[in-house]
This record gives sequence, structure tokens and C-alpha cells, in this order.
Amino acid sequence: MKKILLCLLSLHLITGNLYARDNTRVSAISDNKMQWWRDAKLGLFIHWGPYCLYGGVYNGFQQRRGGAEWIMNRCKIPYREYRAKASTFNPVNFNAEKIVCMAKDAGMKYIVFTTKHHDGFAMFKSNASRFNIVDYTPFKRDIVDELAQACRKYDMKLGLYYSQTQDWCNPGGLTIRKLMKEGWANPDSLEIDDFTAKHGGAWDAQQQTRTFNDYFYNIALPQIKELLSRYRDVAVMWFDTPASISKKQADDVMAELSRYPHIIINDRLKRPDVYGDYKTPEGLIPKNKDIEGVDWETCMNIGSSWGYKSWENQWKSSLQIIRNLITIAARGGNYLLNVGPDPLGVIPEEAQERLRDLGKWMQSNGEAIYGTTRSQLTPAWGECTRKDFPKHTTYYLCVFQWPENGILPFECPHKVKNVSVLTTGKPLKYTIQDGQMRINIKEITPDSVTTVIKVELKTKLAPVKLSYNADKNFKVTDEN
Ligand code: FHN
Repeated sequence: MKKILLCLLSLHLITGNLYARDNTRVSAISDNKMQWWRDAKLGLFIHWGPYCLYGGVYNGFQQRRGGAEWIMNRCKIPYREYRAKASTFNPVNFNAEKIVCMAKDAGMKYIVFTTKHHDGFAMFKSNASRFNIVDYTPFKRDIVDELAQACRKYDMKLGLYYSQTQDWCNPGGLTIRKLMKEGWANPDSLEIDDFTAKHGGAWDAQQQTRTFNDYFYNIALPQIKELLSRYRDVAVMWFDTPASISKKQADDVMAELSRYPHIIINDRLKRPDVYGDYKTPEGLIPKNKDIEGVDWETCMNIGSSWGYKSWENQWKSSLQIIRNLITIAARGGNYLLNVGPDPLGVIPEEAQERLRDLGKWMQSNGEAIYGTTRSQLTPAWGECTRKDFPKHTTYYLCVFQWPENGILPFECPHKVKNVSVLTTGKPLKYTIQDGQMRINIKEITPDSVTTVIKVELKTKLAPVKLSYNADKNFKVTDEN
């Protein structure tokens, strides 16, 4: 009896937490559940579904606006046509272990996978909708299950993305109309535009044969329950486009989640009522002043689209990706870097190459990233992360711009124990006067990506306080 009461009390504390955050507290419970995530710093986002079969091309026209995962909406592909295409999805080269190992080698500590994106196709066996990889395609394998198993095997945390409101192929789901004037291949564009304007964004009458409430209680909530109960060890639930969901519907999801108090959720289930555990700036690195004291994660494409785009030509450089990660860590955030596997289930070679470069740098410099906190310092020559050890604090100076005179200035009003190059341990000479350090790096050959100088202090600094700023939200690009 005592056990049950304790259990109920902790559930109450946890669910209470998620709803009733104030500006000052991050409770011990929340700290506990967030710790692995805060330390992780780097994760792999995977956008994958039958939209990859189009690769951003419809009837010979390149989809020139929006992510390739939006092709059904942007090109107003009819309901039956899209479903017929999805029924041919057969990614025979998909290998969950290979993908998990690729992420691990890149230095990533968690994966967030699109179990169902806005097109409504479930990448797992679902009893709520036949429109899923097992029941609807010749492939018949449960991709979420295979990923979950591989994550368990290789000690990778698994996060599940689920589009709870938008759903274009399960009738009643939200259909947010998006236009694409550039090279739109659909000859009936004017007629369809007229239809969408009158039908709440839907472009096919089939999408409106049920109400949103029907969709929510017959598809979304049951599928969320399936995901939570079936795949064990789910570490993160990543919701998206919070528009339209009612308070009652969100409450029902939260009630379900309260059975899994260790699960971290993002801030996109329902705004403004459900704050979630962390903020989600998209495709951008926020300024220090915008993320003071909060947990946050930047999700960003490795190219220009979340879903696979066969004609991708805007790959970010490895240098850019690594420096993004450093900048994000220096400001206290996580980096969720996105890739989009192709129709056969393979991550494009260009993306793989960048993941390898990232892994190589992390292999020798990861100490400056994992387990660090925001430094609240903004040096002119680069970025600085900070780590608190039991008895002292260390700063990691990540030098983007090598000083021409070989002297690195660093404002440091603390007593210093040691200064060295992170990768080699080579000690460096320095002077310190009136809180201004001058580190001599003349003899160092700079790393082609970023050299890290480790400054160990004699003492431990006061911890950086995290509060919860419920008012601060970052725009969800496709919310409206
Ligand atoms: O519409 C989606 C988009 O396709 C992608 O999934 C991103 C990832 O953050 N979320 C939405 C846009 O904010």
C-alpha cells in the first residue's frame, strides 16, 4: 500500500511538473530525467517515410519550395495516388544496425526517428491504421522495432517523432494548405487552390470524411499508445506542428505519458498549454539572450530538406556542421542533425561523409562537447564551452580564428591550474594580469577544423542555473 501511495505521489509530482512549470524551478525529478540528454549534446534526426519515393520530384517537376517530405501537400498529390505510391515502398537495403552504428561513430548519443510524419504513414505496425509499413507495403518489416532493437544493442537512446495533428492520409487529420507556385506540376492547380481555400486546407475530399476529433481518438492517440507501450526504452517523444489540438486532447496524451515519467518531451505537443521539457529552435542557432536558463535543442538539416531530395545541392560543409555543434554546446543546447534516407533505406553518401568527418573530430575533441554547459562567454575568436568537475571547472576554448600574433586573449578572472592543447595534452605558456589571460599558441599547428585549448581552473565555479521560461517559444516553420 505504501509503495502504491509513493508511486502515485511521484506520478503526481511528475505530471504536475509538466503542466505547472514556473519561472524558477527545475525540480530534482526533472533534472534527473534530463541529465543524459543535457550531457549528450548531439543526436541524429531521421526523416523517413514514403515521401522519399518522390525524392522531391513530382511528374518530372522539382518541388522548389519546402522540404521534400511535404511533397504530397505542396504538389497537392491526390489521396489515392499518394497511397498507391506508398504501397510500393520497399526499402530492401534498410539496415537499422548500420544506421545506429553510423550515428554512434559520428559521436551521436541519441536518435529521433519519424514514426509518422504529416503524410500519415506509420513506419511501424499499427492496429489503428492499415496505412503502415507492415500492413501496406511489400516490405512488411516494422522499422521502428528494428531501430529500437539496434539502439538497445548499441546503447543509443531512441526518440520518436510523431505528427499528432497533421495527417494527410488518415481522414480527419489536419491538412494545412501550403502553396507552391514554382514549377508546380499539377495541371488542376487553380481548381485545387479553390478547393483548399474552401476546405480548411484539404486538397482531396477523402481527407475530410471524418472530423479531427475522430482522427485524434481513433488514430493519433492509439498510435501514441502503441509507440509508448511497444518499443520499450523510448527516451524522447518529439511532437510536431502543435496547431489545432485541443486542451482536452493534449491532456489525454499527457495522461498517457505520465505512465512513463522518464520520457522527455519537446515543446510541440500543444502551445501554449504544454511547455514540454525543452525548446526547439529549428534550423537556427539562437542568441545567448534568447535561451538563457532553458534546455533547448536546435534541429537542422544536413542539406536543405528534412526528407530525401534526389536533387539535393545544398549540403552543409563538415566544417560548418562541426562549428554549429560547438556554438550550440557553448550556448547550452543540443544539436539534432537531420538526414533523409533514400527509397532503399540508405543515407545518401554525401550525408554519410559529413557524419564521418564529424565523428573524426568528436573522437579527439569530444571532451569539449559532451557533458558541458553554457559558458556565458563570447570570445571574439570563437566559442567556449564549460565543464564542472567535482572540484574544479574547465573551460574549452574552441578557436575558429587563429590569432595572427599567436597569442590568444581570454578573459578569466579566476585562478588557473593548467592550460594545454586538448588533443595532445601539450602544456601552453600563459600570462595573466587583471583577469586577462594571454595564451601563447605560437608553436601549435592549428587543426584544420577547430583547435581546442583546455583551461583548467583551480576552483569550481557556481553552477549555471536553469529555470523554465515558459513564455519563450521558437517558431515552428510549418505550423500554420
Ligand atoms: O513540417 C515539419 C517539417 O517537415 C519537419 O518535420 C520539421 C522538423 O522540425 N518540423 C515541421 C516544421 O516545423
